[in-house]
Amino acid sequence: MTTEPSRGASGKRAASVVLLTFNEVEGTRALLSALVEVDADEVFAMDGGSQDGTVELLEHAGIRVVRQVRKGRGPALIEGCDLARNEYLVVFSPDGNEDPSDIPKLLDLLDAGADLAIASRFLPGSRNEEDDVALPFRAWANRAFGAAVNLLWNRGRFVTDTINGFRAFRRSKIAELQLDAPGMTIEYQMTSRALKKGLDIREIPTREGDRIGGETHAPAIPTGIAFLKVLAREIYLGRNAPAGAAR
Ligand SMILES: Nc1nc2c(ncn2[C@@H]2O[C@H](COP(=O)(O)OP(=O)(O)O)[C@@H](O)[C@H]2O)c(=O)[nH]1
Ligand SMILES: [Mg+2]
Repeated sequence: MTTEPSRGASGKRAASVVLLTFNEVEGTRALLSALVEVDADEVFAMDGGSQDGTVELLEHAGIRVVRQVRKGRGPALIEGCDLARNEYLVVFSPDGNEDPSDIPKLLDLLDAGADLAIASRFLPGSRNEEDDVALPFRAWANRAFGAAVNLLWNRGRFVTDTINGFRAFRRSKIAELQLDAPGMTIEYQMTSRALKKGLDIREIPTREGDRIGGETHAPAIPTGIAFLKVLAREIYLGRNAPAGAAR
């Protein structure tokens, strides 16, 4: 049985798309028309202090840009969640890695009952950026970090991509997780705590595109260390975290 998705005041689907941008002008330009036309009641950007014209480009296209208060991708996501006006939220990075046509598919999973819907780069039919690379270190690290939290806290449903930032969720459910991880680790903390809590996590296969312009903000070694720290802290806090956890 399929039911029509609910509509916001704008007549578009009752969901907020939060763009995360930090000097992302080339990717943003390439994706702009898709983002303006996306079937979502609200689209706005949390910007990390872009100096390359990203802000002007978005504002010229009528997309609201909010300058994040605290530094890093983690705080940008948390602040964006607080500002969004819908219960359904999609986080989208306009750097070329993510395909806007997956947005309605993620929202469909929420409509079907999921609390957290992840675009996975590791399902049959998926592609990840390193599929053509001889030694795909990032993809291996991704899978290793993913295996760890599945092994520790999974209650039946294996999550194949615990880290990808391209995801949709019910804002009220994710607020309960009291996320506070810095930088690129925010989604890993989100998935870990969602597993601990037994939230309904579902995935769609996605085909990760190549970065369109600029450079990654996630240098391999410091990012790997940051992930290890988040994993260690989640293990220390235990299955009941964050409830009652010292923060
Ligand atoms: N708002 C905000 N966005 C960020 C920040 N750091 C990275 N991003 C965005 O997050 C997305 C993913 O970053 P990226 O460098 O591509 O990471 P990678 O995909 O892991 O290589 C991009 O759209 C970036 O512009 C930040 O500090 N603030
Ligand atoms: Mg990227």
